[in-house]
Amino acid sequence: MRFDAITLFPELFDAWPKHGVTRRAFDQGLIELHRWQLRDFAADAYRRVDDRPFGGGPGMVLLAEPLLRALAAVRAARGDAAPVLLFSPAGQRLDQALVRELAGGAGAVLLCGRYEGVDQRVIDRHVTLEVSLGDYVLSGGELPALVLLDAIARLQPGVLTPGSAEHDSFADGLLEGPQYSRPERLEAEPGGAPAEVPAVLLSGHHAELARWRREQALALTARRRPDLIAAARAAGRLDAADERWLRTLAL
Ligand code: 9D3
Repeated sequence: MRFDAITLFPELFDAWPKHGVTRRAFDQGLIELHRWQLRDFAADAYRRVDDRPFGGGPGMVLLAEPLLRALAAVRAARGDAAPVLLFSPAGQRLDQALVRELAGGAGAVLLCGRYEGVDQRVIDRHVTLEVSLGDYVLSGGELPALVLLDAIARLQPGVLTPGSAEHDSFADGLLEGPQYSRPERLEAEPGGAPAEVPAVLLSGHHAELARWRREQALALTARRRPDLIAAARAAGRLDAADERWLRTLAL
């Protein structure tokens, strides 16, 4: 799948494709990322891409015409009707459902805003969907675009070890419980106690282990994200044993 990022800071996209599990998605040709410098589509000698908003107000707005030229160039290069995503604090909150939907498509054009925003006429004509990461203020859309790319890349077949994407938190709608590795016992620190790995993890009792993991996930989710418990319940993903366990918890 192909992504085209339109940005004033294409270099921000350099490091990410070169590292970790997402690098495999690039090496295997599963993901292609083309970066477009918005300034290359400016009309004047100063390469101006922003100006003050009509009607007044703080900050600057990305000008319509450079964006329209950039979008036309990307469309011509892609030769398809891929969705145009604008990263904006006013967008729909990114979640795993949107990630999955986009991961199953042919890619997208990623329009990365800067300054206070983008001329609304560009949004009206070309933007399929506005996407936000959440309710905090960033300096632009590049990091959100990278977050989306990362979430999509790791869903590509062969990028993760089989099964790990399915077992993700949010895939089954619960947070994952605690994880442990070697050694089985950490010696006490001064004034403290030693710390042991829960015995069930070492016992080899597979049914008991599965039940323990489920209970840990339910307990953590009930304490930290009661909204996810409600959603799992509404979707019929909690069985009678889950409900009995949840009633025993002191939240
Ligand atoms: C005056 C109101 N501000 C909106 C909260 C103006 C403003 C601040 C920062 C407009 C744009 C930005 C830059 N942010 C993004 O481009 C952005 C973003 C974000 O700030 N938070 C969460 N998700 C995103 S996606 C793009």
